[in-house]
Amino acid sequence: MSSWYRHLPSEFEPAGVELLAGGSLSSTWVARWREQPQEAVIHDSEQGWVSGQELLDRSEVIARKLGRAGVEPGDRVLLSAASSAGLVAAHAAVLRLGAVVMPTNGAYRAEEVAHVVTDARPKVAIVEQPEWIEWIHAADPNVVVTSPSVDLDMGPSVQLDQAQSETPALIGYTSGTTGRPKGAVLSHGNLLSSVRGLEIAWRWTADDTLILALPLFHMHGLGVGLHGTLTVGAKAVLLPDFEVSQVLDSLQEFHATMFFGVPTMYGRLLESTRADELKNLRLCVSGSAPLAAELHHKIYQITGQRVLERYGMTETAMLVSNPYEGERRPGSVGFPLPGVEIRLEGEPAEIQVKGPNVFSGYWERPNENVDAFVDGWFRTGDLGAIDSDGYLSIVGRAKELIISGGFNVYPREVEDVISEYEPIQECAVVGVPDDEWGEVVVAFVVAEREVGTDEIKSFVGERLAHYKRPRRTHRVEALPRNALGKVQKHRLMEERET
Ligand code: MLC
Ligand code: AMP
Repeated sequence: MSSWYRHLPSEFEPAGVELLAGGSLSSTWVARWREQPQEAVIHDSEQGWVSGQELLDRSEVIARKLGRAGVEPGDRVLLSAASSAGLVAAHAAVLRLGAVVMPTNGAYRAEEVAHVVTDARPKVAIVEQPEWIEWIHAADPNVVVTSPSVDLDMGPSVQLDQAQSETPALIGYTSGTTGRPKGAVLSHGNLLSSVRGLEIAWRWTADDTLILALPLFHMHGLGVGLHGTLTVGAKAVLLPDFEVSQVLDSLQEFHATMFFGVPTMYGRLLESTRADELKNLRLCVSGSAPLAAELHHKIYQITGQRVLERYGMTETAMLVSNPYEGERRPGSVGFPLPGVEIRLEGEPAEIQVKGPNVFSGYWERPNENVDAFVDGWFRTGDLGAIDSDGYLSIVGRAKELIISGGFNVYPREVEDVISEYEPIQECAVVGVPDDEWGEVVVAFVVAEREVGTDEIKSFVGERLAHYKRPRRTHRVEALPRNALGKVQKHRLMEERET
């Protein structure tokens, strides 16, 4: 189904949409910065507004330092820090060098960090958590680890801005049924085409100012919020944490036009007596997890904003969005974005996708890459339905995935860790609906004695990021299994959590 033309403003012809103009993501940004060097681009609370010229200069300095540390085109650089203009400059530096960014969640614990380091073998890691130095070196002593100020020796000038559309730009870690996360390799062209599609669909222009309180290590904050801002030549105000009053103060102070968030953020904003201040925005976007129709309606009643819900993934960047003009339908994610094609296959119907935004495969996982695609279509693992007006709804998941506050948790990874706890014989982890977080992680265990949630949390605490730890635990006699021995998780939920 290619109904993406529904996103085009009336003056656009489908044939005139050029999603890969500019070739590489970072060359597109550099061209913007050179055109208007004094224009403010990124704001953070420590440095105030940072201009295009400053981003050009700072990214070049960092690129020279990285070059001196041995980073060459194609090498990986791990980035993990709270949002700041410095992090943006480092991100741009890696891309301008033709190297590959590994954006990494700062909540990761030692084993999670060790996994991504041994898997993708970065040459340099730019991280703000001091304990990560030891964790990274335990996994690979050759990695050069530095802080976000990139306190490395200056090197000679290096070749910049040679990356092409197909040059790998980013490895985003995402799990799956196999337990440990695997790296989705996205090219400059994948990421550029995705934000160009959003530019058209959301009427994103250089006049926009985005309040960006999402972390810069996942597709939502990084691949949509930051990349979109830099590609369009707009402005973004970075907030290192999501704090309701700070978001609302920033909307006013910076005359913001856009806010992007996960449903948990909208739920929290709505609890504030100042929630109606959202009315001044041109566009509020929600994604990463389902936005309950009830929350959509409440936001409208209180703020007059019809939040625009869209659908994306690490492997594909953005796929489908409700329209900017026309009905934004609660409970639906809308129409494919410009350039994106989707189809529903099988029973129950899986959403499959094709387009310039779709990644080429997982890092060094040839076997999994065979299963990930069918006839050139990427299998999202999400189940969908399209109504008679062409709106897509996500009606379930074929993959085992829990989405808690917009962060993804793969049960297998949590089960593997809990099962190593000595009193536990068997464990199954499920996602249970929750008003605040969408879903929360709940563990069912077969154990030789009573084991409480706190005890399990403290066992997994050193090994799993906070959002993967179970909120509740139930001890059961045995895990229900089908004839093939597979654990029937729906039965666990029905019996204990309803
Ligand atoms: C924090 N906690 C969470 C959690 N975030 N628990 C479960 N799920 C989460 N997502 C824990 C804390 O450790 C703490 O535990 C308790 O909850 C309360 O913490 P808090 O201070 O209130 O949380 P806060 O730091 O404010 O974080 C909430 C949040 C954050 C909503 C701001 O979760 C967040 O930034 N979410 C966005 C994730 C995101 O960017 N997703 C995009 C993925 S890209 P304790 O035990 O200490 O009390 C993608 C593709 C696409 O999916 O389509 O976009
Ligand atoms: P990630 O692997 O972190 O990129 O998360 C991608 C997954 O998030 C998708 O496969 C969907 O299951 C889910 N997702 C993203 N946006 C939405 C949305 N608007 N509604 C429901 N699920 C979503």
